[in-house]
Amino acid sequence: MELSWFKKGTIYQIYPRSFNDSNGDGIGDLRGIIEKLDYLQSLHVDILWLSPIFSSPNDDNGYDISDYCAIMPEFGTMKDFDELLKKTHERGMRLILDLVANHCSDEHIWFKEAKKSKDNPYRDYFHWRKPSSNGGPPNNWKSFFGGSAWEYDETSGEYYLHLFTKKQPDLNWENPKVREEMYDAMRFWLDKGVDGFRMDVIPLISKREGYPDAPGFGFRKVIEEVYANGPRVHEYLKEMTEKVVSQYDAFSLAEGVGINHENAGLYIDNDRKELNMLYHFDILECTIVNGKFEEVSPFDLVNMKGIFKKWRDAVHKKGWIANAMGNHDFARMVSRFGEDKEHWAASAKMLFIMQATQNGTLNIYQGDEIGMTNIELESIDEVRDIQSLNFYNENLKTKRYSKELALKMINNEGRDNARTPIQWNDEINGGFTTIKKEPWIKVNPNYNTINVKKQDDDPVSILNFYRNLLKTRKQHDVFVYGDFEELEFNNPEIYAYKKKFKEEEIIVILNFKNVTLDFKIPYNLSDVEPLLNNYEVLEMNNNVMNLKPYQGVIFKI
Ligand code: TEU
Ligand code: CA
Repeated sequence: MELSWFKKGTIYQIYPRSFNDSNGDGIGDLRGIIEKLDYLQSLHVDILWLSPIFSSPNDDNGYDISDYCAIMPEFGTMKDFDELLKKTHERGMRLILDLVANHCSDEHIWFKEAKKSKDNPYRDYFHWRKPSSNGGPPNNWKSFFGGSAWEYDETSGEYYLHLFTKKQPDLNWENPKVREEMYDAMRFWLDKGVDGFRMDVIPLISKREGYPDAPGFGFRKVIEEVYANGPRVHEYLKEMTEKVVSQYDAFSLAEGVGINHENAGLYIDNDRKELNMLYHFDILECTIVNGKFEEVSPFDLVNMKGIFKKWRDAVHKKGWIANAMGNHDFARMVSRFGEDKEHWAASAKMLFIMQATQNGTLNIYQGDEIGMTNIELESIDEVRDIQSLNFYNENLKTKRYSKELALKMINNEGRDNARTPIQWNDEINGGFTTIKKEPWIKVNPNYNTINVKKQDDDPVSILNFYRNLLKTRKQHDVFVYGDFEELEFNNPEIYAYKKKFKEEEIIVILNFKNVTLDFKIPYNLSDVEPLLNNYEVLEMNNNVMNLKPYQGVIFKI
């Protein structure tokens, strides 16, 4: 196995809109990130991933790009970006950008031109189809954000494809000109010194020939079998890697939507020279049965262990994955998998022990390092996310759920949970912005108790626990590269495992229950001090550990 900087490095995802506002307009920006570079460095993270910072009408907060080589004015200028990149590098960190290559904005010049007429030179940059025989959309494809994936265009009497909102038309990768445009945009940023890309919905870029109807199974399966993994996706990725990424000291991190452990190797096996790594959706969606705002299943630890295991086995020695427990598309990690009330701090730390000791590149989402929690929005007027709003409005028509229940579902699962501003201190708006203007999205009212300032001063805070763990992780390759051995796989309350790499071994014991539990370990650890422990004490009699609620410990033996 090849050891490399992007395997051992920790990725920290920044959602710039919600990170830090430097000029008081209520929107996070690039200078706001520059202001916090010392903070980021103090975390011991290595690679900053910025969610899209390019020109965009913000129908989907920057995931609808109208110019791939320009900075969104709300976020700042190219000069600000150059300064951010330089200062990031000066601190020994790397910077990757979010490449949204599957679709652009309907306000991109390409689409504005394409709409003009059927023979416009840009027409073939997109997917256009005639109506079906009844005049409706060409097939039954649904958008990820509700409704048909096709939008009718009056001028030409044809439909265009948009797997996301209608302001996000899908680009036609069959057209070599589209691919070259995208490669040029990538080169533009790589030439500036950017260290790689997170590739948004990259498995969707090749569409199935003839756009066949989707069978009537759940949406997750539709994604896997109809939208993602199209016939030419590997050809395109090989081309992109050969012509662009491999020409630089850069790496690619794919959003593995629609990729499962069985076909993952096709994307990430070393010898295929496609992508350097991907993060899959199996952990992120482990409580989501078919798609957001559908059926949910309760959290099940053995199921989660199984997901980690099947991915470990699948990528063993040949490929590499990134390991995310949350991001800007999901509710907060501590609220989902831990507990955000009585045992909030213990559970946040315990979950991080689990995440940081799994195989793969560690991928942290902003705010998780202080245990930020879900927010309870009080009315639909406070909801900002297009996915949640579409769901709510659709539901007003179908009346499937009451309005109260729909809002409750948004509060449980919606993406705004992860998008509330970072809580820097206990001043107004959590220190995210000045009082001149309200932030673009509500600040979680718990900023009084959960904030960076307070945790910075507290040696046993979640924040300082993250710092310690990340620092320790850097010193021991076993955290990253170790072979994994489960201790009691079928235990539904405790996750225990051993990792070994060369001469180093660690044992990890995690209590996933909110009560005290005994756990008998098959090793004599009575003389061994834990390397890390999320409580001040660990009670042990012979080989029986008496674990406190959500207690997590790491031993090095
Ligand atoms: O996400 C793709 C994706 O699959 C998500 O839409 C996901 O299914 C959903 O949010 C979970 O309910 C990427 C970006 O991460 C997301 O923010 C964008 O909205 C989307 O692509 C379109 O660019
Ligand atoms: Ca601002």
